[in-house]
Amino acid sequence: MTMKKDFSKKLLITGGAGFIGTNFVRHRLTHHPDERIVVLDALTYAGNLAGIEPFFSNNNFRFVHGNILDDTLLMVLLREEQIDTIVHFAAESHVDRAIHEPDAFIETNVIGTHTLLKAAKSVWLDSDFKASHRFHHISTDEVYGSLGPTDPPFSEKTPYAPNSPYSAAKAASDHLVRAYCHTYGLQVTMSNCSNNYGPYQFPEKLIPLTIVNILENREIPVYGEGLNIRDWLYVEDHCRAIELILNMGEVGEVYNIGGNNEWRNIDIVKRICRITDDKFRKDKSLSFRFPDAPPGRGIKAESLITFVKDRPGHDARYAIDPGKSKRELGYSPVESFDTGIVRTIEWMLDNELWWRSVMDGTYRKWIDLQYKNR
Ligand code: NAD
Ligand code: TDX
Repeated sequence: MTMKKDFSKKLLITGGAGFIGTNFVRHRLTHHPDERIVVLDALTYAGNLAGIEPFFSNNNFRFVHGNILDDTLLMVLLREEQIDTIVHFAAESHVDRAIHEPDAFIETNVIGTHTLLKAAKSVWLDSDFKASHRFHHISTDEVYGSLGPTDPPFSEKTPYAPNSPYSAAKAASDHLVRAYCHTYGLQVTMSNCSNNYGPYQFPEKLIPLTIVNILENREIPVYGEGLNIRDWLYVEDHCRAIELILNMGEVGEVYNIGGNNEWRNIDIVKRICRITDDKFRKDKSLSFRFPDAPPGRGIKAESLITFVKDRPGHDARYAIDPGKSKRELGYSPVESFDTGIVRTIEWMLDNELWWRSVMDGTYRKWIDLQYKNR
């Protein structure tokens, strides 16, 4: 591997073929052509090269198909590429999967993160290659647990109270990252973000699943009564926040990132239904492209809403207080929900090939089984 030494930064992005990772890589390569970007991704069911493939011919970009549990690979990559910045997205990320099959969550989110921390420590702190460095860990609001209807939003000082195997595994990884900073002096930053939505999100999460199910004339499963609340953030705003943290964040600090945008699930689903109905009304070609979709046949998409058995341990409400990020980094979301949700629906309408290719038979079988077992 030939190395160019004049890159302004050399980033290793784990999980860069997943939803947020793909958006971050695209954002970074567009805005920072002077940087070396190495993506490491195991390409699990949630990883997909479609969003980053256009960059394969860039000589500042490299994709490595590999696992964060592979310590030898990590050490080779960190040395060979002279990486100075790690942005760690790689994780198992879906709460429902964690409930059914938690093992992979412990392996990737806990052991995988620890393997990455050990490699970073070994190369950055214990060897001759003592580059100025940064390990940025991507975490989630779910580690703080669940809020009551009138509780104040999660701040960086809210005690951890994870409720699912997913959030418990993320919490464990956060503690390890913090400990590697405190004990060994690894230069870490962390961000805890609320629910993201936007292009390239795997259609197992609420928003893309709702859109795909309308287009395929499948029931839209709403857990319980649909009254649980999430604080939604357009994925590009998350990417901008991470960028601000890399530039201005203080080592050892945690930053909460949110959208000031709380919605009950049922209201989000109904809103997606109405926007999709409207799209079909205005663009008759959609009825030909998606002949099964109810709005193409004069039936309201809302007719697909089906209340199903609740998710076990379902957190009632998440909300983020982004005050610290605003004060210290100048962060605030740019995309409004009104525009972000329309952009997301339009992206799904324009990228049928993408969602059909990621939702292969294996995935469909898994999700069908899950609903049968409810
Ligand atoms: P995702 O599931 O879409 O993508 C995860 C990526 O990690 C995939 O490309 C997958 O192939 C890769 N991966 C999984 N296991 C791996 C392993 N062992 N080694 C290497 N690569 C592996 O997830 P996402 O929604 O993009 O989330 C990214 C990060 O952001 C996660 O850490 C998640 O906890 C966090 N987060 C997500 C949200 C959200 O709403 N999606 C919100 C807050 C925080
Ligand atoms: O079919 C569904 N029906 C439904 O009612 C699905 C998939 C979800 N839901 C509900 C459960 C949640 O209350 O919608 C809400 C959102 O669910 P998800 O999209 O699965 O997200 P959530 O469980 O809130 O977790 C997400 O946000 C935090 C991400 O998946 C995590 O990776 C992130 O850390």
